[in-house]
Amino acid sequence: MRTQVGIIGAGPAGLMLAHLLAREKIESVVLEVRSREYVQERVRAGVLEQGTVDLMRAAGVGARLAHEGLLHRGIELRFARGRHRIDLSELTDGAAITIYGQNEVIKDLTDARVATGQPIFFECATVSVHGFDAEQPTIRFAHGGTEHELRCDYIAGCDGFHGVCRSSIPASALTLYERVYPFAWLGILAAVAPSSEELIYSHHERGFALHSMRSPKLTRLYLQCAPDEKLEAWPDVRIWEELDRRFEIDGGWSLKRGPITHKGITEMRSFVAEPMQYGRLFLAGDAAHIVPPTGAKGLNLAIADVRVLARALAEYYRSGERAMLEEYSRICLRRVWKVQRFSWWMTAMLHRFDEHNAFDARRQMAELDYLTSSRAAAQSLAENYVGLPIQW
Ligand code: RFL
Ligand code: PHB
Repeated sequence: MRTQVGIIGAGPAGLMLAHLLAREKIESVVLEVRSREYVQERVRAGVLEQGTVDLMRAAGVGARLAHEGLLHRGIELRFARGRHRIDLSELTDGAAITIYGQNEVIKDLTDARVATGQPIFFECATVSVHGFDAEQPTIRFAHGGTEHELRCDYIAGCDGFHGVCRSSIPASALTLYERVYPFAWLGILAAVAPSSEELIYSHHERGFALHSMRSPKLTRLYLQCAPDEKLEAWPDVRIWEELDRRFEIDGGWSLKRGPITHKGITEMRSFVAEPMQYGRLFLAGDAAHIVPPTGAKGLNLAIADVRVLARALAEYYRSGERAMLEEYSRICLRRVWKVQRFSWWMTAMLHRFDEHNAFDARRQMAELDYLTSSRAAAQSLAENYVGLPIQW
């Protein structure tokens, strides 16, 4: 088997790359270890930056998003029993975010892929990458009990944090930057209408909580918990009681309860591998970097990477010019580090840290007070939250 670009992973990065390449008449093969159903049902991100929405529309995969996505022009911050709205649109010349589940993005992109007739293989096994330090990279994999070898010009490693691509690069060629946080998020989906029209990020002495949603009938909620927390320790009633406490404000507010349809625990990590390229292997999305979810950036950053990669590959196939491919890592890392800074900052500002002393606690409150009383500070949050412009 032979193709131009071998894409490993059918998450947002791999599928969007495949789609953008197809629009440039560049052939690719997508390989995914999981089943189509599994990838489409996985509960993950929900916030799309303005630029991600614009790209989906421009690339012809925005029809359902336009109907079903929920446009949000602000977010709410809660702390010290008070509520404060950050008007994202007013602070950013009209930009906004859209609530649309990652699994919906995956469905739209998978449908678009299948419609092109170009190959996508789910449930692959023993995927491995070879020869990417020379002219002819290959990917070996098993599918339906048969071993295959896929020869390609380039390999896109879009296989997430635990994939094979990054770990196939010689360790001496990569520098890894990492911070693991001393807490996790317990997340639930509940079949009940959201209790607020906008997202609520709540700082509380018992720990952070977040109110989000997926649709007018589905609420998504998170609460900060211990990194080694066990789901069994959290029967539904304990989750609701804890959420009630963490969202409490003066003047009263109530969280609507409904049947919990999904529960999960997410670890919190900041991670970057540099560079994002080795020979003819390019890393994109979570394969190259992880952000803690507090800034709602992981999916958006994955999309930003493949936008750069698709443009660089298009330039190469159009003109034989490799200049932009060689710049791929440098271009992406500028954005990656700014998004790392923002995600770390949101995380540090909103969570309870056991090691904090009284000084740290006061400093954290001063930061929130500043953010909600200074236009300059709020504008900085807003510009990052709706998404920084892509700088080529
Ligand atoms: P993915 O989505 O992990 O996709 C990688 C795919 O590769 C497959 N794979 C392999 N395939 C072939 N061969 C192998 N050897 C393979 N190994 C792995 C995997 O099965 C998978 O299908 O990475 P990608 O495409 O880089 O996308 C990244 C995003 O999924 C991730 O950053 C976001 O979900 C993070 N995230 C959020 N991001 C946002 O932008 N906004 C949010 O609101 C947001 N909220 C979240 C989040 C992530 C969360 N969790 C569960 C980590 C909330 C949560 C709770
Ligand atoms: C979500 O809706 O899943 C979500 C929203 C905002 C975040 C993280 C996750 O910061």
